[in-house]
Amino acid sequence: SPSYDVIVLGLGGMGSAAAHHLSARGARVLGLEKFGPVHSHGSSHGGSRITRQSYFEDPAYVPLLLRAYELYEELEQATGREIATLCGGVMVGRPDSRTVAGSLLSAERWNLPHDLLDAAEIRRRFPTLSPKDDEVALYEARAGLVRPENTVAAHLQLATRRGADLHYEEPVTRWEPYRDGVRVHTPENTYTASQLVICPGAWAPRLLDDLGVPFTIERQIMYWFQPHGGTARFDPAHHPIYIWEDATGSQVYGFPAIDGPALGAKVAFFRKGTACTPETIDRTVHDHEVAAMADRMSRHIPALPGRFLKAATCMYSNTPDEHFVIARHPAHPDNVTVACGFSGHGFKFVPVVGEILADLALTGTTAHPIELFDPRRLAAAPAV
Ligand code: PYC
Repeated sequence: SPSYDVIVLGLGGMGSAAAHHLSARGARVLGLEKFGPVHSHGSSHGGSRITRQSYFEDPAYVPLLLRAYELYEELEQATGREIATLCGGVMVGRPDSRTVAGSLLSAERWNLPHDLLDAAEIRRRFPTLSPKDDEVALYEARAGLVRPENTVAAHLQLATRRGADLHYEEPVTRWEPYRDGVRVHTPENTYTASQLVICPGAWAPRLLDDLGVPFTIERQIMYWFQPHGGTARFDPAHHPIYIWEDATGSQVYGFPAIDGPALGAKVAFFRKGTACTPETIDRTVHDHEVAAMADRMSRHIPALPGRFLKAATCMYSNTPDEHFVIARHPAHPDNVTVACGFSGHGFKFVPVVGEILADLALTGTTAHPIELFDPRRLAAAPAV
């Protein structure tokens, strides 16, 4: 069977970045992907993902974001593709909301440039936004968006340029420890390698059932609306991305009109999914779902839900604490590395996760701070 230094299982956001960083370091890489290159069956599609540095989830993410931003630039320069657009971003809510207070904590802990805006200042600087009088915002000029499809395509392009073998439409049926490494089976072939890097996305429950992490896969919906009055006021030259938390703790997020006047602006609920599996997910978006989104947006950005244009579904792979899993596999610590459970906020980290996975697979360790992502924090307690 053909033999490699590293096999990367899954070539979505994280796997494509791993394939690039591994092959850039001279490793002989095989990438195996169940679908075609840059597909829309998982969690790395939809034209845009938010990026931001004043990270409300935990200040521990900030150093990784600082590195990710450097890597966006490298990726743009190496491929000429548009990767990141830093149009600025507002994190809106009551002062004690997780979105605002958590973002401020990270900004202050890491000395990140930011402005705190009261409701009147939000309305003055961003006239499409309609906060309540008790809402405030943390504005961050270095927030913005990344392009998921371009990012995946750029990493695949660079990996191929460095000689990686990338096999599409070739699902992994099973893998096992073999001699000093691993053996990976697909319907086409059996491969061996010293190292396996598993980036399963929403397929984690099946491919990583021995990790002991109770993943929940969730169906999410992205919506595009044509604003009343057209997209001129939503131009990314002056319109920020936003995450908006209401008094109940529910968050919505959205983007400026980045794809021209006909394609409107994208908006979605953050973490309001329904449990699904990749095999059974309902890909139809229903009228009542569109109505709920339009109703919610009319409270925050009244011009936005002018006319519904289209919607698409994708999946979150949630861990119980919504922190990532990036580590050597506890049951196979010498040969297997895992990256999963990105819980709906991973894409902005894609380039730095690729770098970390290359570190872990090739040296067993990384200088990046990944203590928060150890899967052993989530492993089910053994039955007594
Ligand atoms: O990670 O910033 C984020 C995000 C917003 C909505 C979904 N993910």
